[in-house]
Amino acid sequence: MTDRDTRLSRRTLLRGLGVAGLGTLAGCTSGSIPSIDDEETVAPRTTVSGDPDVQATLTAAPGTVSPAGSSARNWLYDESFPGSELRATEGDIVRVDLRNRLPEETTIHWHGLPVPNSMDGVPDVTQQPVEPDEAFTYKFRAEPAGTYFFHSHVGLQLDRGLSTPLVIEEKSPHVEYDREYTVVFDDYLTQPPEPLEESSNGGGSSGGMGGGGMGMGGMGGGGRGGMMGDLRPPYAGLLVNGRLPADPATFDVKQGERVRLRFVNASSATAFRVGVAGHELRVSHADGRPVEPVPVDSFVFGAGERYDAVVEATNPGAWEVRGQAVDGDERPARAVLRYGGASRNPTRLSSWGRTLQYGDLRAKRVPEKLRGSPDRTLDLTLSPEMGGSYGWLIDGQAYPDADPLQIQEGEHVRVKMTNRSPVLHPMHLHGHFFRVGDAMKDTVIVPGHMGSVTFDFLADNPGEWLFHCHNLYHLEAGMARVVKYV
Ligand SMILES: [Cu+2]
Repeated sequence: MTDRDTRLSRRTLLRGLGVAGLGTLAGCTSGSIPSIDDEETVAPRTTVSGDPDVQATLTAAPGTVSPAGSSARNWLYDESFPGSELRATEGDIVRVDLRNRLPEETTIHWHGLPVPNSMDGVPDVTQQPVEPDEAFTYKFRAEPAGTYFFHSHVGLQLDRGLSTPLVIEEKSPHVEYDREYTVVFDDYLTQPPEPLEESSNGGGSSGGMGGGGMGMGGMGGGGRGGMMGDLRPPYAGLLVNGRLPADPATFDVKQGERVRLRFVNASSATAFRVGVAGHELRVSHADGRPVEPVPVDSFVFGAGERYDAVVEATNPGAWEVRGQAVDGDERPARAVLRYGGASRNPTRLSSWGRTLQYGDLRAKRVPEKLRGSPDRTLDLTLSPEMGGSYGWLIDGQAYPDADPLQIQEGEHVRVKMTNRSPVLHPMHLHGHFFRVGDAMKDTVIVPGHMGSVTFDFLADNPGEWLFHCHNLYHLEAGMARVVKYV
C-alpha cells in the first residue's frame, strides 16, 4: 500500500509576546488556573448552512489491507487504511457524503469535535444508522482547530479499520514548526472482531494500568501480566499509520527543523506508551487543545486520546518512534524519524525517561464558567459485571439498558469517576471538551485499582451525547451512558 504519511512543510509565525507572557504566568504556581477566556466557550452548535469549504465523498466498503506482507479482509473508508487524512482550516464548513457499501449499517462519529448533535453519528441516539446502499450527509463547522479522527460508531466496526485522521489547522498556532506528520497508532486485527466473553481466550492479557513505571525490561513479548485483568482481542500486531514494525513508516526531517507530530490513538483496545529515541517531545496540544508546551521524553495515551508534540531535529541519524502497548504483549509499534542521508535502520529507544502526567498539562484557555463550584455533580463508579458474564458497567448499569444522565443547559457539570476494576478505562465525552486538572480534553484515562478522575464541563451544546469508555470492547459490553439535556 502507499505510504500515507502526511507531509506538510510550513513555517508559522509565533506571536512571541503573548506566548512569553503566558509562560511567565503559568510558571508562577502549580495548580493555579490557566488564563481564562470567555470567548473560548464553545457556543451551542447549530446545523450549518452555506456552501462547504471542504467537501468529500467517503465510501465505506470491504477491502484488503496488507501491512508487511500480511493480508486481511477489512472494512475501510475509500479503500485506505487508515483512511486518507481529512484536512480543514478552523472555521471551514465541512461536508462529507458517506456512502455505505458495507453489508451492515454504519455511521461516522467525529471524535472530539463538538458538532451539532444531529451530526454526532451515534446510532439510535443522534441518528438512524445508515443502511447498506444508503447514504448520509454530515455537515458541520470545523472548529475548534485540533488533531482529531473520525470513525464508525456502530458495534465493533472501528476495529475493522473504519477510522481516519482529521486535522483542523489553526490560523495562528501558538508553537512554531517547519514540518508536520500525523502519527496514528492502532491495533491490528486480521479477523472480524467479536465481542469478548469471559470464556474466550483473547490471546493477550492484562494487567495493570497506564501510570505505572513499566520499564524497558519486560519488552519483546513474553511478559503477560499475571494480574487478574482484561481480555484482549487476538491482535496480530501494533501499527503506526497502518504499518507493522517490520515495514515501518518513515518521517523524513532535516537537521534544524522543528517537527510537529500529531499523535492519534485510533486503536480499539490499546493504551500506548510512546517515545522518540534521541529526542525530547515538547507536548503542545492535548486532544487537539493548545497547552503550554511541556518537555517530556514519553507519554501514555489511551484509545481516543491525541497529543501533538514538537520535536527539534538536532540529532542527525535514524531514530525509532516507539509505541508499546501498556496492557498487551505484542511487539511495539514503530516508525522511523529519519534525517537526510541516514540509514533506514533506526537507533532504538533505550529509555522512556520522563513520562507526561495529566498534571503537567496547562491549557492555554479554560472557560470562565468552569471556575468555581459546579451546579451538578455526577458521581460514577466504573466496574466489571459480576457473575460470570463479560460486561462493563457505569454505576451498575450496562448500556443500552441504562438511565440517561440528566443535565441542564448552562450548568457547570462535574463528573467524578472511580474505577473499581483492575484495568484502565479511557473515558470519552461526546460534544464537549472538559477540564481535567488544568487541561481541556475530551478523553481521559481512569487508572485501574480504585483510580479516580474528576472532570468539569460546561453544558453548552444541547442534545443527547454519549459518554463512554473508548475501549471498544468495554463500550460494546455496556460501558456507556447518554448525557441528556432536559
Ligand atoms: Cu473501559
